[in-house]
Amino acid sequence: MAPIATSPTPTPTPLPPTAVKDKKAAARKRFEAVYAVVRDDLLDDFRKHNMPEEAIEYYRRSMDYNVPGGKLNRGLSVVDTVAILKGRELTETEYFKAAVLGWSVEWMQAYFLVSDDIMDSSITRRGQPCWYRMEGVGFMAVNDALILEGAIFQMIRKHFRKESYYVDIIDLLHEVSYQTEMGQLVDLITAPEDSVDLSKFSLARHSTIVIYKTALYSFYLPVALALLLCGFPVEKRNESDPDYYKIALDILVPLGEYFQIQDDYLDYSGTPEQIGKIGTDIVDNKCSWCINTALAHANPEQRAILDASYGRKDPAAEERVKEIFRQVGVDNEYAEYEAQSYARINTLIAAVPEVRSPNGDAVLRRAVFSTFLEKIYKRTK
Ligand code: DMA
Ligand code: MG
Ligand code: MG
Ligand code: MG
Repeated sequence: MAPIATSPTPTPTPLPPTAVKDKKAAARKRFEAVYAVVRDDLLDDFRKHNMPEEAIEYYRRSMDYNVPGGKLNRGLSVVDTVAILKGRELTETEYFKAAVLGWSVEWMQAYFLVSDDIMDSSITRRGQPCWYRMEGVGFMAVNDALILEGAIFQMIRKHFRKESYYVDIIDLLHEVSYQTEMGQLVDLITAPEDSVDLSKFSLARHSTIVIYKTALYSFYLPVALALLLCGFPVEKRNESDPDYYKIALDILVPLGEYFQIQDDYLDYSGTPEQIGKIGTDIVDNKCSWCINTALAHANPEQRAILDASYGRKDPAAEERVKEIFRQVGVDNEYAEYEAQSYARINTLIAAVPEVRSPNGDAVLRRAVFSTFLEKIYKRTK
């Protein structure tokens, strides 16, 4: 079936700031209520397997510590996207299903973060100690991360097993976690602990890392899950059908790249109070946007300092690197990059074709993408 052209989405009148805040808080609260349901289902599973009470308590503590405490942007964006695609308020059942998919992304985020913090030797996350640094956890965090991953497929099975798109959801979740793990691998081998070689870094390498380690699971995955829930088919039925998933991917990858560059910049410039974590990129020898930008602008003396000080477990060396970042104008470059990205992504969004799903229930609207962009533009945490 050929796509049906739709009239442009009308721009709603903006709400006053306090009303926006209240609305956001209410949306978060409603979403969080579904967390408790999913978590309790998972704990019940443990009980059905006659796991000891001690194990159930540990599991509850691990989930409560690692899953719900973040910004919840990824999870909430599944719910928001489904409502935009359908162009109306969701029924209770629709909301619940969208929220379970949202939580599956938050569970995925939790399992990546628990392992990422071990691999990055990070200290804090979301304003508290990283899970592996907690009393009585340590290396058990490795298995806790694996269980957080397994839980995703338990919740999906419980709520989607009978749906025609069940296998598509599972396939997507597996594919995207695999891609994220590829990104983590490249991130880590580009940053060996014992041999600092800044000539290995490049913006091309950086781009590979950030697309794979962040953009796909943080941006593409929530939208692709929403498309599946709304009945957008993965396979084309006719040659002339649009590739809905490709349309989404082509805009969400640049968006995700922009988001990770913000993360890299905040790692260097943000305070722990502001970003909820202590930046470790310089000490960890990471191929971040900041070092790549600094390398492109450093004179030979500044380059020598970077070569001698980057990736050293020494706060004085880290401070010397930050000083060079300031000298070569990383902050200005970032402001320029941010303005350019915002403009470029808006141009990409304006070119997105608004197409209706074959079942007629939903429309892939540009608002899906502009909502994302507005949420992250000029973020400081
Ligand atoms: C984030 O990389 C990627 C994943 C898959 C968690 P990162 O190490 O830059 O994240 P953070 O700065 O939050 O530790
Ligand atoms: Mg990290
Ligand atoms: Mg990392
Ligand atoms: Mg980071």
